[in-house]
Amino acid sequence: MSKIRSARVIVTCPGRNFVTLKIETEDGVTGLGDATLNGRELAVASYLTDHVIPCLIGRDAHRIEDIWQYLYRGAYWRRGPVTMSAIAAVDMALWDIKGKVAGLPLYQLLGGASRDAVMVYGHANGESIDDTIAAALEYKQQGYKAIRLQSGVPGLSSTYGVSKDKLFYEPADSDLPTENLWSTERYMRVVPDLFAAAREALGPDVHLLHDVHHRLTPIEAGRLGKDLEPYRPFWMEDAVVADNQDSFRLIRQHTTTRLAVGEIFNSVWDAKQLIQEQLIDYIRATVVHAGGITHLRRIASFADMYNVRTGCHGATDLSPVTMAAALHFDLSVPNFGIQEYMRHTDETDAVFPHAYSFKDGSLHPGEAPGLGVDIDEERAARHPYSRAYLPVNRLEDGSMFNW
Ligand code: CS2
Ligand code: MG
Repeated sequence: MSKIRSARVIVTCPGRNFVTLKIETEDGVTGLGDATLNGRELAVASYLTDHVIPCLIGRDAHRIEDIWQYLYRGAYWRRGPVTMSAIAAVDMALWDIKGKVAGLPLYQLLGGASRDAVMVYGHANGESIDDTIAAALEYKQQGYKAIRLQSGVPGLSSTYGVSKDKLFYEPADSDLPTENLWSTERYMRVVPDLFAAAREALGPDVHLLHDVHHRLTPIEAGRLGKDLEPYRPFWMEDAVVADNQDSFRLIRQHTTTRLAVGEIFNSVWDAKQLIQEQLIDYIRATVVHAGGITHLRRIASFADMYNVRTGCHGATDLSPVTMAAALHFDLSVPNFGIQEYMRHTDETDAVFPHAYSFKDGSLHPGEAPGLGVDIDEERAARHPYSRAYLPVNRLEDGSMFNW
């Protein structure tokens, strides 16, 4: 028994906003949880501070499952990104505490290592196909075995995944949402040329990935998937918005290109039909937005029954606390697929010192007890919250579209 003595939320903005929950037990053991929801950070900070933390004080920190069920069933208003990110933060922090008390890295409490390291994919992007290929060659040079390709679209002033700063892509870029413009026709002309050039330049062995970012209709996704088949992409991500899970049946009728979806999912219910009908090949749900380690393990176990593998989201707006927790999960989960690794800036890494490390295209969580990540509160205090929104997207006729 180790009672929770205190818990508090730390909001910091080392280049972008992060929300971190810090729980402390009566024995002085602390645990961290990521609660960052890009563009809606303070909603989760308040959900934790005003509604969850009062219910945690005095509870046994080791009763992770019971606390998860208490926060999920007890909220009455179930699911949703704010609720599940708050529950995830508590869950991560309690697993961190349990690992520290046991003196073991978290993956050892999850069944031990199922692999030597966690294969990751990096993000190559550029305004043009040539720029993107040049960036991809740099990633190959750095030892990456898997590289995501996102290039600009001629005629569009900006598009998803192409950053001003080559190395770090940070979409939350302004005090009010930036308005982007979108043309499916222009986009669908570029991607097959991008993949043809990439396969030519990078050879047959590098895994090539692409994020459509919810912007096609099912039949357009079927078309693009078919166009990409000669270049054998590792996956086509978020081909369509997944509100209507039936949509993926239509995509499956037209292409064998593997499909990944789920970074915006927050519970197994968002993916149940997709997994059960084998409409996808990778589930992208991750620790911070899908209820923590406890729920993500449930999603992965369900997916394993249907040959669906994990492909956790790992963008810069998920803090190093999530990256650490995800890597412990990835190292142990039997149906691991791949882990996204967009890399944080040095400024962010200084606020969140961590044990995970990169080598030969893979990450390893390290052997520190618990998650193996900390927060330097003095540094964190130097970076006050600064409101930032994800962009919005409109079609060329001005109608709202998916970003
Ligand atoms: C993207 C993200 O990494 C990805 O696959 O979809 O960059 C996403 O746009 C951001 O996480 C949104 O905050
Ligand atoms: Mg994505």
